[in-house]
Amino acid sequence: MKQPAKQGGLWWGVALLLVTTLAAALPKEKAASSDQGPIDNQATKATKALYYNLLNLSGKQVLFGQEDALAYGVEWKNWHKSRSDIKDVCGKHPALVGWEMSKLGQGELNIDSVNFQHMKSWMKEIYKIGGVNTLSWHMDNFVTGGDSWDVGERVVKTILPGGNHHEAYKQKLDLFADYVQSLKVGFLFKRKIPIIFRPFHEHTGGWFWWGRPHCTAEEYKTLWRFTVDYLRNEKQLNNILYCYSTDIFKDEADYLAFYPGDEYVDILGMDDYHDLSIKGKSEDLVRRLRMLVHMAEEKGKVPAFSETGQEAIPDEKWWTQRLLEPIKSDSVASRIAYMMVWRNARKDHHYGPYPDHPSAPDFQTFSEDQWLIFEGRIPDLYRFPK
Ligand code: BMA
Repeated sequence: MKQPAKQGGLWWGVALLLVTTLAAALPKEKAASSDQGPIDNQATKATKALYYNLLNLSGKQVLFGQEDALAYGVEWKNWHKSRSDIKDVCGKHPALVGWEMSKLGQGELNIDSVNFQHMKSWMKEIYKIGGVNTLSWHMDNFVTGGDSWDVGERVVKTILPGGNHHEAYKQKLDLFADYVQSLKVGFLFKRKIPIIFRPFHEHTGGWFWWGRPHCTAEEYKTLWRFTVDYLRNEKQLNNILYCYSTDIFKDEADYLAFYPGDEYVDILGMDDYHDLSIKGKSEDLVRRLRMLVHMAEEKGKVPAFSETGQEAIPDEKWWTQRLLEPIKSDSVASRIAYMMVWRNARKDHHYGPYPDHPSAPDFQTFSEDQWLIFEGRIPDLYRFPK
């Protein structure tokens, strides 16, 4: 029997209620079950798959990335959807994009005037094309209120448990946790976007307050372990891979001097601008990458060239001759999972090409090398292979 018209509205109401209840009852993202897993065994399946796939990329291909790529470029900024200097040059976005958390919670913009809300949209965009997002954090000095280059006080010990600024540090991590929690895509069934977090980077140098002249190895390790435990256990963030990234280092012992332990690190990274500068030598770059790959493989971790570049790229063939050829032609150094160049801020401070730059044709050639991964040829990084 046909329902009287009067009851039609009621049925729609019931149906809507059913759909909403069902959506709320949908299972939360499940944890995966792979032996080759990241340090967080409660990580989401997509995060575990990312780790697994990055490990397996090693030796096959390398993701190419740039800091802030979608947020601005040389002589353009503001809100754009789907623009990057790299895409303007070669038609494809980088497969990995770095983002910066400095000034989180202190206004709408980060240290480089990137709007934190817009940043979320760009991260989603990168995730949707199958790419990877990595976050760094030039954290302000907790003692002086200065920036991360303000190295005047021994800050690290003051933010450890029991230190004067520990609570302030925890509040920063709370802000970070809220931000990372909100990185989701999907409508009814929301999926968290896996990210790579790379805190307290370049500590083998002395320019940041967490650098090794300004704290002991034990303090650094304690800070790192506290940070991971807090985010993973207290805040229950389960979409993070943790990357330990030094600046240049002498040997493996030097690299590992501040290493917090295999239980606390997923990715072994290295930042190296030094060996790619005019005075730098490719042999030194390759030697360091070989050590990095060797340590990562011994530990079952992902090796990554977490930051590099040459400011303003004075060499027209820099991409193919200085960056690609030495790494790709070495059977060990080439086993890194990704490489990322720094940001394109202005004509005198950029590390990627832009359309009129003399190195743009060479970058085009570089981007066509099938060893490198750009948008359009990114393998499925967020699912385990069938
Ligand atoms: C540095 C420079 C600065 C920037 C900082 C944080 O290397 O690019 O201009 O503010 O990184 O992104």
